[in-house]
Amino acid sequence: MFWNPTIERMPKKDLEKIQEKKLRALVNNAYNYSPFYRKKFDELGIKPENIRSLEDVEKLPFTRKVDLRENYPFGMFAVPLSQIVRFHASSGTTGKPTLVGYTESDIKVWAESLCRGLVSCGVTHEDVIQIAYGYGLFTGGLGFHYAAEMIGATALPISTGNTARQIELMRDLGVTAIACTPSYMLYMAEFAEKMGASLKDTKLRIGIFGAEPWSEETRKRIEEKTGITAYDVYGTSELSGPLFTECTERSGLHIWADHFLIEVIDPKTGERLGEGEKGELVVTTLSKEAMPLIRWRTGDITVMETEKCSCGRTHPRIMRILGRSDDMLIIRGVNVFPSQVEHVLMQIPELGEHYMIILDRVENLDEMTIQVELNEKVQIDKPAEIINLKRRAEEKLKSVLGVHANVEIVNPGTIQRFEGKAKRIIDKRKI
Ligand code: DLL
Repeated sequence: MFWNPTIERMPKKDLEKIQEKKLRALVNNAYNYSPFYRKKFDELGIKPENIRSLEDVEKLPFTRKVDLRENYPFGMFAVPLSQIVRFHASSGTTGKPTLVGYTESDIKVWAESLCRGLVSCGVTHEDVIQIAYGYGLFTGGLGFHYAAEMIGATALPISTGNTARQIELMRDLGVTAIACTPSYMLYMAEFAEKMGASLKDTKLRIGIFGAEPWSEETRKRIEEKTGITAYDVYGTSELSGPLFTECTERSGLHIWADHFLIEVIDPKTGERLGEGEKGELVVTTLSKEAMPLIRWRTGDITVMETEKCSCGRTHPRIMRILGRSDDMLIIRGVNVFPSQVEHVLMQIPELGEHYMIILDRVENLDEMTIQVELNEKVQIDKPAEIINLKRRAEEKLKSVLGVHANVEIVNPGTIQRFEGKAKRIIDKRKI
């Protein structure tokens, strides 16, 4: 199923022509209407006429979170405030929150992008979508809301929290699709079990999960607990909000190339990487009016794929986000992505989904402790068995991460739960 079949299946050459045309217009606009970009271009001696083809993008400067912070609140805007119809502010994955403005057209492009995504995961106008992302300054709730309504599906704007009510309405209204963070979906499934119910007995069939890193193992666990098909959704507030999803092939998330131009770079050197190479996702917005971004450093680590997808879509794909270039933990000199820790823990069936990584420095050496819950379905109470399980987890972590982690196994339900983005790292180190 397609939302916009002509665009979604457009031959790559034609898509590139659109991109080239839009890129030239973007650079012109940025130079003429954004004092921030004019200054940057002048510093580098770039004139809009130097940017003719897609290859020329490499000549352009990067834009980073610090630029948004330094130009807060309106310094990055390229239109007068009278044309701004909405503000959102980022959840501040790193550093201070950043403000984003939208024109009417920006809101439409955002909704259209997510519509294409929702339809590509099989959502139709017949679906009832429970939107359990936060409504408000966070982009998740309203982003899904506009797209759901544009498709003609029924939106249930429940936002986050009040889990008992979430489950009650899911049942009563015959909800068929849900959008929330993967950690909240797990929490909801667990909550239902405690109520003596199972989400498997509802009409829920599709879940669209994102806004935080998650893994294939978490996908499996969600699917096992709920009986639904789980899809990944990615986006950032600076780019609009939730924008890109997997299709039913589930082999990467489609990036709508008529609106966004992507590159993957080496986060250290800024050099462009090739297809299949792991690096930082950099996005140039081709349609955004209020706050156009040139070579936006997302900080997210992924791999790009430009081969046509077997679903028929020609737009490039990114693979599941592997972590952030800037939340990468360095433990005793070893680079560790929190997603790797989750990956290992989830492969051990005796362990539950909830964990916390605690970093400390003892006698000038980094110490990593991972508290993880026992899987409530597993009956282990003999101390020797717990010790054995702890050793197994530690060995596995050491072999994958290349650094020792001290594993503490705790009782089910003792680690803090989150309704929004889970916070799984406590870094007590003072460096
Ligand atoms: O989280 C937008 C969003 C809302 C995406 C709802 C998906 C669903 P921010 O608060 O600006 O925006 O945070 C963006 O969250 O740079 C990633 O590091 C992380 N992130 C978002 N989606 C995923 C995902 C929203 N599917 C930051 N996998 C991004 C891993 C994700 N990380």
